[in-house]
Amino acid sequence: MMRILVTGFEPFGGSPINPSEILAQAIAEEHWPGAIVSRAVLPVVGGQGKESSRAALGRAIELNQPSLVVCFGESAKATHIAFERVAVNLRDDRIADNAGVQIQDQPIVAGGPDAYFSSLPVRAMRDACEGEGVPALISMSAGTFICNEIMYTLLHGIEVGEFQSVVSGGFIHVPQLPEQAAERGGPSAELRHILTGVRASFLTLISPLG
Ligand code: PCA
Repeated sequence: MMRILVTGFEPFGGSPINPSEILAQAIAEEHWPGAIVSRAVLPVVGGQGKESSRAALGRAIELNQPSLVVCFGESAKATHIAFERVAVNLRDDRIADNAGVQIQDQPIVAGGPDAYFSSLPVRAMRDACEGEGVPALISMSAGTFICNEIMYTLLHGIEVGEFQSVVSGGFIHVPQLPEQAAERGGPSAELRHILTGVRASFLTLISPLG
């Protein structure tokens, strides 16, 4: 059995919900032939402290021993499901995180590589998503806030052997939900459409035949 960890983020930036948290729960509750899928909710808190998203991710990996980690986050600007290709070694925040900390122009890992590429098959995942009629894209930037930070942290941890069970990982941004867009404007997508697309993309991870 393949072990997969999915993560979502808690709400941030004034919204009472985060679709990535709801999505991670829905995925983990489904039956996946050939895979055990566990989930964790990460705080929208950067840095290295024990309340940080990094620490929560480390604890969830330790507990679940996944070979694959897929992190989800919300992007209020996203029109499509975005399979992130690149994480950069930069924290440069437009807003404060949920600990009230706003960081600008700082590396995530001092002396670390400038960037890591996702080790998920992003093109196959995007194609599978679109095959279900759900618009999706391969994104070249996960931003410079906590989502990019956790993606960088995950890929760096895999690279340096910190997360020993983990072979590959990556990040997917999802649009906000219609009820969030009704409050603050911007594009949105229905949760059931997001779930349909993400489910199809996950099958490419689990099935050796794609
Ligand atoms: N989105 C934010 C952080 C948490 C989330 O869901 C981001 O894109 O960085």
